[in-house]
Amino acid sequence: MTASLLTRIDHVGIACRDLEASIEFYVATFGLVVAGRETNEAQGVKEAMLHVADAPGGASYVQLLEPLSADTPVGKFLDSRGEGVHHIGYGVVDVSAALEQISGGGIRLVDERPRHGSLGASIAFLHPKSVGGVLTELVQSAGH
Ligand code: MC0
Repeated sequence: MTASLLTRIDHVGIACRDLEASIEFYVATFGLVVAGRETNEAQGVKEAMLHVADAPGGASYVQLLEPLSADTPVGKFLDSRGEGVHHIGYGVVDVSAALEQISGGGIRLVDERPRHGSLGASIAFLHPKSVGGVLTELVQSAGH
């Protein structure tokens, strides 16, 4: 068996209309702690990472995503599907190497090269149409 490219579930990305209300819900209901907040103009989101557990090579989080406008990936998703799971982010050791390997297998990439993600990570998205309807993100954590 070949070694897995994916080292852990880094985060579950959840589209929401009101970031503050969603943070309050996750803190009050599950006792999660906010590990970071950021406005990422390039991705069109205001987001928060809530720590769930530590894992080898990084940690795992719930990522809450509020769109900066309707004409963004999360804004369009909210319009068509409403609030809910938007994408899954998997940990990888080396995001560039993982992209090369995956695209060699014919999977459609959203990002040909890594971009800036939450908590200083390098990230890249794979197209949901190539991954059984699941928008999939590869995450190389900062410092790894
Ligand atoms: C769209 N589709 C999805 C989807 N978004 N399917 C599953 N999960 C999603 N999240 C489907 C639609 O239902 C539609 O299918 C088709 O893809 C085209 O959708 P669209 O609304 O016309 O949108 P496009 O084509 O303009 O863009 C889709 C695409 C985009 C995946 C390329 O959303 C994108 O670039 N996403 C990656 C960036 C991103 O999501 N950034 C926000 C999170 P039908 O069957 O109706 O044709 S940023 C983030 O998360 C960072 C901060 C981090 O983690 O660090």
